[in-house]
Parts: sequence; C-alpha cells; structure tokens
Amino acid sequence: MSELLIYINGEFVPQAEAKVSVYDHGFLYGDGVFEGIRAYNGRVFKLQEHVDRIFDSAKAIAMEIPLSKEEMSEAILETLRKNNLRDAYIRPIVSRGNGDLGLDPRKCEKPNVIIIAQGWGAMYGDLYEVGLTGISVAIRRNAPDALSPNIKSLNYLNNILAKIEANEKGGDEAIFLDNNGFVSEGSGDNIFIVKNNKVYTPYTINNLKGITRATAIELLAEMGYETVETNLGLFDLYTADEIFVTGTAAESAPLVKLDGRHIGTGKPGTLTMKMVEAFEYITQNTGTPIYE
Ligand code: PXG
Repeated sequence: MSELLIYINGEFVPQAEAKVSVYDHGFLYGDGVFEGIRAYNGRVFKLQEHVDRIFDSAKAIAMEIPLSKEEMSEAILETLRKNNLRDAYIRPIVSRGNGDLGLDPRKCEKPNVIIIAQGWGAMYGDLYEVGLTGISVAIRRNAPDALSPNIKSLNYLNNILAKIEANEKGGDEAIFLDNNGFVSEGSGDNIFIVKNNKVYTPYTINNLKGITRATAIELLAEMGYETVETNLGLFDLYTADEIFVTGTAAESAPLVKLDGRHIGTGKPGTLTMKMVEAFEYITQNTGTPIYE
C-alpha cells in the first residue's frame, strides 16, 4: 500500500511525517474528541450525524473546533479523495491543542484537527456468522456525572480497561454495567436484546448515543419492531432470546454467549441476522458520495 496522506490542520502530510507535538493536550491529558466513521462503496455513511456528534462532543468539553461543520465534512471527503479510498475507516480527531505541562486549557492556543482515513477490513471477521462471546466486566462504565459516556473523548481508558478484562477472561467484547448495575454498552458498541419478539435497549444516559444504534432503531421500525428504551440488568441479558451489538466498527453483530451462558439457542438469532442484512443494504446504498 502506498503511503497515506493525513490531514493535519488543513494540510495533507505523508503518514511518516504526520506527527503532533508532545505538548498536545490530547496526548498529555486525553483532552480532545474524536469520531469513527466508515465509507462503503464510494459513500460516507451518516456523515452529517458523525460531524454533528463531534461538534457536540467538543461543545461538551468547552472546546471550539476551528472549522465549520461544512468545512469539517469537506475535509473528511477531501482526505478520502487524496487517498483514492472508496471503502474506508475514517478517524477525525480534534485535540485541545499544544499547551504546556500544566492542565490549564487556556494555555492551548488552538485545537489540532487531524483526519486519518485508511482502507477497511471487517473488525470481527467470521464472528458475524459464529457470533461474539461477551464478558460482563467488573470495571464500571464512567459515571455520567464524572465523565459522560455521551462524549466521544480521547480518554478511552475506561473502555480499554474493559477490553483488557474481557480479553483476559476469554471474551471478544466487554459488556459494561454502570454504577447502579444497569447495563450500559460494550467497549465500542451499543447493546440490544430481543425477548418474546420485543426489542429492548438501554437509555443513553450511561452510554454513547450510537449512530448505528439510531440506525438500528429505524431499521427495526421498518421491520415492524418498536425498540423499547429501558433499564436492563444482567438477568435480562442472560435470559434474552437474542442479543446483538451495534457500532460503526461492529455494524450489527450477534452476541451468542455471555459469562458462560448461551444466549437463546447459542446461535445468531433470526432478527439479529435480519439486522445484519438490513445493515449491509443500507451501508452499501446510502451515504454522502465521495467522488462527484
Ligand atoms: N459505544 C462506544 C463506547 C463507542 O466507542 C459505540 C458505542 C457505537 O457508536 P456508533 O456511533 O459507532 O454506532 C462506539 C463507537 C473500535 C471502534 O475500533 C469503536 C467505535 C467506533 C469506531 C471504532 O473499536 N466505537
């Protein structure tokens, strides 16, 4: 693969030279926000929604992105064009910027805006057919009144600790509970369950307002299923007929085992597989065109 061009503050820089300062507060403190976006078949899926979300994340941490939403969208498209990409994973990052070793964000003159785009291979491979194994982890999701999980911030240590714990215990994905014992989300995806032909998902107070989650709710509605947002406990997950997770990376993926319990039949469920298909269709056939 030829060297990628990375967008840094309005310029395109070869990968090997794409660097940020050691005084960048994103590096020093996780002080910044990011997005994970995908392009399929020459179109960016839910571009506007992702751009809106990174601006909301920035707003929540009192940081002003030095671009308009239109400029950010165009920069994302231009990064894809510069790299001749049609199927890609796109990572916009906005950090507070270069400061000094102190915490004070007022020392950071201007946010750094970076966009990395690269060709994409499926995250979980054949696990779509086989299904994922989940582990409910001991570490709790960040409390909404400490660091809201609604902010897609550069501080993903909570998620990484969950991933380490799930890996250690032999799982593909971690399932987080919040400090009240309510189901929150996976380390990088939202959770849905199917029970007696009804679909449930947690409220978004304790998880990321997933764009794939919102898409799943729409697709389910088109299939005649209303998704009920409610508090869920581990009991609800263990006794569900089906569980699937949704995310930009995972799309919609079946979770067939949790903490040693088979979920439903232990095979990907009927509605889950319909969702996998519906996702494939919507991602292949909608989105913002890159080249025209
Ligand atoms: N929860 C969390 C904590 C996430 O990070 C989601 C839910 C799903 O949101 P979307 O909007 O993507 O449906 C995410 C998104 C990765 C990776 O490499 C993770 C995400 C996005 C891209 C890559 O694991 N997480």
